[in-house]
Parts: sequence; C-alpha cells; structure tokens
Amino acid sequence: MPGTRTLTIIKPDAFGAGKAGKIIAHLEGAGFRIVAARVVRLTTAQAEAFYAVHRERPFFRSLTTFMTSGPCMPMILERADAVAALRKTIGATDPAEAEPGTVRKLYAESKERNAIHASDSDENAEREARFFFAEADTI
Ligand code: 3AN
Repeated sequence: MPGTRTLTIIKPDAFGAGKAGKIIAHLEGAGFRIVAARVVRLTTAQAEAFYAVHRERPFFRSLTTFMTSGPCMPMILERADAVAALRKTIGATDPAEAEPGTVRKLYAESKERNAIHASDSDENAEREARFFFAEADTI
C-alpha cells in the first residue's frame, strides 16, 4: 500500500519571494496536512548530501548553490497516496511543461528555480523526512 507521508521543500526562490503562505494554502487545498515544518538555511555539505543522487549531473553545482542561497522550508505532509498525489499537485520539474493549476506552473521561475521539491518514492520520502526531522518533531 502506498504510504501516507511525503517530504516537501519550499525552495529558496519561492520562500524568499514570500510565496510560502500561498503554496501552503495550495497544498492544504489539495488535501495535505502538515505534520512537521521548519525553516532552515542549508549548508553546502547538507545540500550536497540531500541531492547526492544527482552528484554526477551537469547541474549539480548550480543546484546546490541555489539551494544554499537562502532559507527554505521543509515539511512532512500527510495524505492518502502522499508521494504520487504531491508529485501531481506540484507538476513537472520544468514549469514550462507543468499542467495548469500546479504549484510549479503558478509559482516556479525555471527548471532549476522551481519553487518546490517533492519526494519521488516512499523510500526517498522516509529518507528525506529523516534528513530534516527527528521522530519527535512529527505529530
Ligand atoms: P524533481 O524535483 O521534479 O523530482 P529531479 O529530481 O529530476 O526533479 O531534479 C531535482 C532538482 O534538480 C529539480 N527540482 C531541479 O531544481 C533541478 N534540476 C533538474 N533538472 C535540471 C536541469 N536540467 N537544469 C537545472 N536544474 C535541474
């Protein structure tokens, strides 16, 4: 059975532009409940560890520079079929290709500065949730 929790991050572009409130309202409107949240500024080592799977990709340095450029807002979200539902709610990686009404279509600037992260599997959702939150931080 698909899991009921996933990890999202409102990225530095959207958080810095004051879009966090609108994005959270959008996520709650899509049926997600926030079960943990914090505001953090990632170090380079943390960003490199979080995106380690992309280490060999040409955009890795640019991605980690962007993700450390300002505060961001990781949250654990709860809903039935959480991973797939959140991926659908945020839309394609590139906002130019995202469906109308998705978070990225509404709030993202580009394929890199794309407003929001969402885990892509239950396994990664668990790993990413533990990256930012201790068991005791979730309700
Ligand atoms: P998603 O966030 O939709 O799961 P991934 O996992 O392929 O996309 O990529 C992780 C992050 O790397 C993206 N959110 C985006 O910020 C960045 N990224 C992906 N592809 C590119 C690219 N071609 N150029 C710049 N940044 C990219």
